[in-house]
Amino acid sequence: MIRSNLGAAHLRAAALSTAIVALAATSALAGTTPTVFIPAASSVGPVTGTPGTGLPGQIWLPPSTGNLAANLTYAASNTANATFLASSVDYPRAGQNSNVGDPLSSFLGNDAASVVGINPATTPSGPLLIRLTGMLAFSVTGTFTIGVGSDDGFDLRLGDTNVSRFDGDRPFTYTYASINITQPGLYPIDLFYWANNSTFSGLELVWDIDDNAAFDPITVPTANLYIPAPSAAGALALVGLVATRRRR
Ligand SMILES: [Ca+2]
Ligand SMILES: [Ca+2]
Ligand SMILES: [Ca+2]
Repeated sequence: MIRSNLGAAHLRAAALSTAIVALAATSALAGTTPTVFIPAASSVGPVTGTPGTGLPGQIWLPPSTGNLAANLTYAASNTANATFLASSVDYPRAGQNSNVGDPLSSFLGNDAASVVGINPATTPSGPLLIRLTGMLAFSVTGTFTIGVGSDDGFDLRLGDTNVSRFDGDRPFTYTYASINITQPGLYPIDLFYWANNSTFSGLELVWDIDDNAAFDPITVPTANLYIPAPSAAGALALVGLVATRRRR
């Protein structure tokens, strides 16, 4: 009985992988990027009635930047130099990029007022690493375009799903991905970005989530960017701490 169930599972897996190969082949023929499916299970809750205010951000000031892996390693092994709130992922506010030698305050625009840990008026706009983590609200379902414009590289995740990345340095360019959302809700977002010390820096998070067929992405609105509520894991850790204290 168990063996036959396993056999059936293998057959289903084989059929699924055949379907995936067929899907990939179709996409390759069409010259399009395969749609990235975001599991409903990665949603951390329903969209609330209260508009979002932004994404919590961290800033590192490494001596230089490398590729994605090197930059992630630097961020993982060094305390962030500063924190801030990204009320809108559109840096600089005007135009697609700013001079790397311009102060971070001109790169961050009005979000510079939220920086804690460094003086953005005396910090250049590169080399630096920025990580934005929080929640992105999808109030509709379907297949949408989400894009990151960057000078230089980036890595974008929703939940545990890798959506898109550009692992290198480049002039400001958009990388678009097609994503599918089957359940409205708040989804964890993790946008990692770096700016090298060369020429210009810029970052934008855009999407095309409207009903019209035209490709007309806009900056993701502030109302869709949420600071995570104190987590259940944090509350459980607190309970554990209390329990530990009681045992003493
Ligand atoms: Ca801009
Ligand atoms: Ca650059
Ligand atoms: Ca559209």
